[in-house]
Amino acid sequence: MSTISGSMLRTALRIGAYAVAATVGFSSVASAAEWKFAIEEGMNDIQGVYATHFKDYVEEHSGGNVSVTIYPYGTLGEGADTTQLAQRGAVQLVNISPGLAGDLIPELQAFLIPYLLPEDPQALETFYRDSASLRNGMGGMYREQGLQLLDVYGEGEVVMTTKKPVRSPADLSDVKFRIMTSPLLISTYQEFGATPTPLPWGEVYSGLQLNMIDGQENPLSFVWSTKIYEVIDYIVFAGHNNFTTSVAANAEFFDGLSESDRALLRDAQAASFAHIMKYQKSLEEESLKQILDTRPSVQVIRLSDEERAPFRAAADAVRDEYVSLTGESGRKFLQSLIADAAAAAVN
Ligand code: 6CS
Repeated sequence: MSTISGSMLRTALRIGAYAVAATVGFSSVASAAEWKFAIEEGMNDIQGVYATHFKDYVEEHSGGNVSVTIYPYGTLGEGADTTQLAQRGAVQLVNISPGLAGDLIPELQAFLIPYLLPEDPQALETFYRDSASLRNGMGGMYREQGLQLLDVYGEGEVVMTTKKPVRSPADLSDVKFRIMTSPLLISTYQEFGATPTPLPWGEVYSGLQLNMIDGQENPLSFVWSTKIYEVIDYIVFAGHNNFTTSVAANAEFFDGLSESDRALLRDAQAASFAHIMKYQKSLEEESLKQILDTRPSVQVIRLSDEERAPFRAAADAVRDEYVSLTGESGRKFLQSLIADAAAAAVN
């Protein structure tokens, strides 16, 4: 067995350290890192596609100094769990959706108010990309929770999937409707006439299968990828919302990044936003086709403007409830979002 003296070992280590420093530069030695990114969905879902693009961009442009590990839904628990992990710094990056984070950041629930966001897809993209109240105004809410807001994007129109036809709030009167866990969704579905039932995502498929719930809402691509279409009979388009999600970083991690790593993160985020918008262009159509090809008995109901009217009217009460839940800060945030949504619709 060969032996190595203390001085030989020290020399070898010094040479090794010089070699590393020469290759990557001293400043990037300090930032060589693994960024852990927890998402609320599977790798082939919209959050997974965004996170994969982000990972590829970071790894390609960091010259091997940063690797990104993605933790899809289930590997670290439900959405509420991954948000906590990001707050504690156990993961550096995380998706946080308003539908799951209402207890943590109540103002975020503005995105759950029906018929608030622009309905035209181009206007909606402009809104997500350019809204100052969203991009800047929301930052403080995240900071209070130890998080740095990075990005916000949509995942498509939210459709109701049910076991019976729904054309009016009266049709929802005997429907136990699964909602995500943010409190404002209780008001929304109460105002829509249903019996709202908050459940974590993991219980939705079996809940529908066992008739413990009779309906749920989600974007079509998610209804397809998670096979929810197997356990419902109707897909109802009421046009009441688009699924919003955000990407956040642990605030301490973000503050501790070198300037170049922060720029890398921002560039990766902008590239991933553009990618996910493009990726979704025909996704809803494709998802619906896949659902109907696979299970032709599923019925599609598109509510007319007249049929949507009572659902639109219900939104007023939800806005009032939002303001009473969030107070003055929520009222101001809501006003600024409405103004930005109107501006996006004009441009
Ligand atoms: O309904 C839910 O709980 C899930 N829906 C989507 C589209 N993403 C994550 C979330 O947990």
